[in-house]
Amino acid sequence: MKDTALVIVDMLYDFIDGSMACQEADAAVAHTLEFIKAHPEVPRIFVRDHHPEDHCSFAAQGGPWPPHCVQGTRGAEIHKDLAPYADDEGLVFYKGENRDLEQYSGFAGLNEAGQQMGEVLRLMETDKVLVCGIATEFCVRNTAEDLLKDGFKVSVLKDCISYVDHKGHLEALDAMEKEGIRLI
Ligand code: VGL
Ligand code: ZN
Repeated sequence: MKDTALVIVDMLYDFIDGSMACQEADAAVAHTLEFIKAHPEVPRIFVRDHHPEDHCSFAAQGGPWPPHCVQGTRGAEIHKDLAPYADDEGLVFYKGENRDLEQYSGFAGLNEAGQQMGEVLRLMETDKVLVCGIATEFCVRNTAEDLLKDGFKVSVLKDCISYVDHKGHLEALDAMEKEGIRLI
């Protein structure tokens, strides 16, 4: 799988056991870890929701969500079982850092060098991207769709995703499949 990369979206404590704990998150983390161990040659790209404490998406500012993934807090950290695999900061993309901007797509995030994911994937000569993470209906879907629009072959790992709402999860999977994203 030399031309393939794995994109792990928002497997962060606030989405696992914190203020926005999502359904099946523990199973999604465990299955992602199994995938990584079974395919050690596949490069791993991490996406991190990384908000200032007064982010526009939080209820106090009129947004839809409780405070989550605030910079510098445990809730913004990658799950400890996966964190050892986030060993290359060039492959970690941060999003939601601008107070006034909601960003569901990891594709819009930046690494520490200020590069976008598409740019880095092309430098790696990747053309197939496997997407997993949290939440199916929001950041997983938006990231997968942006990758597809940018010309990558995109598959979502169905056992490695976690969601806010089961019905919303199934609808998002169905919509992604119709758009040309494979579910594997
Ligand atoms: C997400 C809501 C707010 C996600 C992030 O990762 O899906 N959802 N921020
Ligand atoms: Zn967020």
